[in-house]
Amino acid sequence: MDTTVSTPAPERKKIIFSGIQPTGVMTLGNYLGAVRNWGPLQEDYHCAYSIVNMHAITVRQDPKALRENTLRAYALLLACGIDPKKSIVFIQSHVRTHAELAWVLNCYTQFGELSRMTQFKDKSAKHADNINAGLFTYPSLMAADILLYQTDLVPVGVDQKQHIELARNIAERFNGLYGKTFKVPEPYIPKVSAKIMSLTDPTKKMSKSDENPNSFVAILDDESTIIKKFKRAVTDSEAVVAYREGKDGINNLMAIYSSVTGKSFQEIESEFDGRGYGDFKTAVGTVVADHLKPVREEFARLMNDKAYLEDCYRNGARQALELSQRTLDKVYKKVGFVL
Ligand code: AQP
Repeated sequence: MDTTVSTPAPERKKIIFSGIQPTGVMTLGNYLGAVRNWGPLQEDYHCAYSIVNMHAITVRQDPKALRENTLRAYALLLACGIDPKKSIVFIQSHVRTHAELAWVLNCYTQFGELSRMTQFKDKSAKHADNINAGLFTYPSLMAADILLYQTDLVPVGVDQKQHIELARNIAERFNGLYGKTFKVPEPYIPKVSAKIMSLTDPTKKMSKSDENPNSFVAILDDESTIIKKFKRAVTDSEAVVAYREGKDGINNLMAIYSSVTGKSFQEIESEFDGRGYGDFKTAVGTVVADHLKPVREEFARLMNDKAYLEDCYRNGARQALELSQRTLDKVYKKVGFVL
């Protein structure tokens, strides 16, 4: 008789990957839609987070500003609660496997698929004088970023959903041809604040590279700037704080307020019943500024310790290379490269 007690095999911790471009200072949109969720995920998942500077050059960047923004973005991630002892936190260009896998995946991605990407259409309209091949193939580099780590979940804002669907298609296509090589990832999108809109045009996504600084709240804006930007936010003439179709500006402010305070839309409507937009806008500005204060303070502290930051990103790159090389070797073998 077999007397051994079988204990269930410990469940494999799932893997998370996500990234942010150093194309400016992180906005409230990047933060509420994506980065704020990255810290808490570290407790239950193996996480890898990257400053994706190779994606950033698909739009012309000033080299000095890009270098500075990369370091600042790295420090900001740590200030937002990402702990380099718990997660792999690295700068994309430090880990050569990303470009290497991207090249292979380019050969398994169809021209038609890339042509359908909304971000490509938007960015090529916005940068009509520089519609480069990198802008077009951005999604295959993003697929490489994700697939290299055998990622289960990708926490992003809703604007990136289409790119993740493409990454899934590429992974499935490659697996179909060569046998299981990549884990097929799932997007992980927050219910509220998945798409924070511009404060000056609430039909447009809030973007860190927007030319109008009043359109976005940067995580590093000081309290009075944040409140001023919310006070100027475009709303409507109805003066009723309610979440409804046609009230894009108010809907956006309600999503922000809800996301920061945890209050439901119904609670917010009752709280501001009979009060004007002025009161509501000040309240949104105040809770956002209070919420971001510790991030700003931690950021300032970290930027004074460049040696620590360098230690973290060098170590992050080493860990990322070690992990991603395993996937790249598998891919090279499958496509017939001599190893
Ligand atoms: N407005 C937004 N609302 C919610 N989530 C957002 N994200 C971006 N904007 C919003 C999410 O932030 C993460 C990092 O984004 P990114 O820097 O990689 O690229 P992006 O989506 O192109 O962001 P920006 O701010 O609009 O950059 P630029 O101006 O350079 O194009 C992603 O998870 C994204 O979904």
